[in-house]
Amino acid sequence: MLWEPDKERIQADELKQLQLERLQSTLYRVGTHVPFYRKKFEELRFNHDDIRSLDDLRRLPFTVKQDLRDNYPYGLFAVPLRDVVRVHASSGTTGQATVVGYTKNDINTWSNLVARIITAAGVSKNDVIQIAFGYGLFTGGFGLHYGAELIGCSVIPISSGNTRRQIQIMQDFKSTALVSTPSYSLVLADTMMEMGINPNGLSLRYGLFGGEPWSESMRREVNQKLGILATDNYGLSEVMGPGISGECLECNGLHINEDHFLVEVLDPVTLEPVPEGEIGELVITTLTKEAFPMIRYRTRDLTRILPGSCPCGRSFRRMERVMGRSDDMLIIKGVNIFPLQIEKVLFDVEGTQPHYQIVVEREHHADRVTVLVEVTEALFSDQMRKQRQIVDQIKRRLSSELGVAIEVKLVEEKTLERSEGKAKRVIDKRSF
Ligand code: DLL
Repeated sequence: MLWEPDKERIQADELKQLQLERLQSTLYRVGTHVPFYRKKFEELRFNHDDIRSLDDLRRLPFTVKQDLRDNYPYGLFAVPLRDVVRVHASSGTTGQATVVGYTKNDINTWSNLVARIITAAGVSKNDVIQIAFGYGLFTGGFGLHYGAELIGCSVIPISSGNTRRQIQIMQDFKSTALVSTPSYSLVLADTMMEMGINPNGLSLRYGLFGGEPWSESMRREVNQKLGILATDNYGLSEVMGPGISGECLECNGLHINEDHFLVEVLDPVTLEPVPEGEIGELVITTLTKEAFPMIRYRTRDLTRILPGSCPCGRSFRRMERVMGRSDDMLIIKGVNIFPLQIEKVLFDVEGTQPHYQIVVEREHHADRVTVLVEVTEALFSDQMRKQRQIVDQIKRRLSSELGVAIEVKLVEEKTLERSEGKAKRVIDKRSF
């Protein structure tokens, strides 16, 4: 099923033309209404008319998170506040919050794009969708909500937290689709066990997960534990929120809503495009946003464009699951490592629980990484020999997979912090 079949099956040349026209009008809008961009364009002696082809995009400046902070709160808005009907913001845990706004049209577009993603993930108006993302300044709750309502799903806006109540409601209200972060779905699965509830006895069929990186191994675990079909969807508040890309039921990459977003994959150091199909930083330009257009926004997220077409019929290109943010990359003894690579190994080792944390410390000018992994209570209390075997097995697998030695420590079940939203995988104890 496709939400907007004509648009989602658009042919490549038609898409290019549409993108070019929309890019031109976006550039006109920001060049006229956003002093930040006007100044940049003047410095570069760039006029929006200079854009003749999509390749000309490369002449434009990048926008980075700091630009949003410097223009806090409303400096980058392209419309007066009286035309803004909604404001969202990032939490600001790693610095000043960043604020984004939407016009009525933006909300309509956003809802439509999220509706595409929800439909691609198998959900229809016949579904009861439980939205366990926070409703508030975070874009997850409201973003998914409006898309689901547009489709005509029965929406349960339960928001995040209160895990036992989530499960009670899931059972009583017969939810068929769950929306949350992937890590929270495992918290729900564990809690169901504790409550003596068999997930297979529930009505749940689909899981729409996003907001944080997760591995294919984790997807298998979630599918199996909850008896559902889990799909991945991606977005970020600076660009819109959820709705930028999402997987269809082929579960082989996330279709990008390319009629609304122009994406580039660049080498994060040289900022030149990577060769086709290689991993780089995703850079996004919005093509239709009115209140908060972004030109070449550097997401810091690393992914690649997957080759080939998808049997689902959607013509939009697919991006591979985001492997992490360039800021999350660990450099251990000169080797670049992403938490997701560690996760992949952990999920494949029997006896461990799918909860882990990576602690990074600095010792004698070198980084030391210890992976904390939960194991079942039985194993933790009696079986020292088995524990040693597991530690050795994980270490061997990590070392062959990553090429560096990493410390592994088993910890008791439920000792690592659980998150109701995005899981905190890396605890960085280095002082810089
Ligand atoms: O997390 C928007 C969102 C909400 C997307 C719900 C999907 C579902 P922010 O809080 O601004 O917005 O965080 C954006 O989260 O730059 C990525 O690093 C990460 N991220 C989001 N989705 C995924 C995903 C929302 N599917 C940041 N896979 C992004 C990996 C993701 N990382």
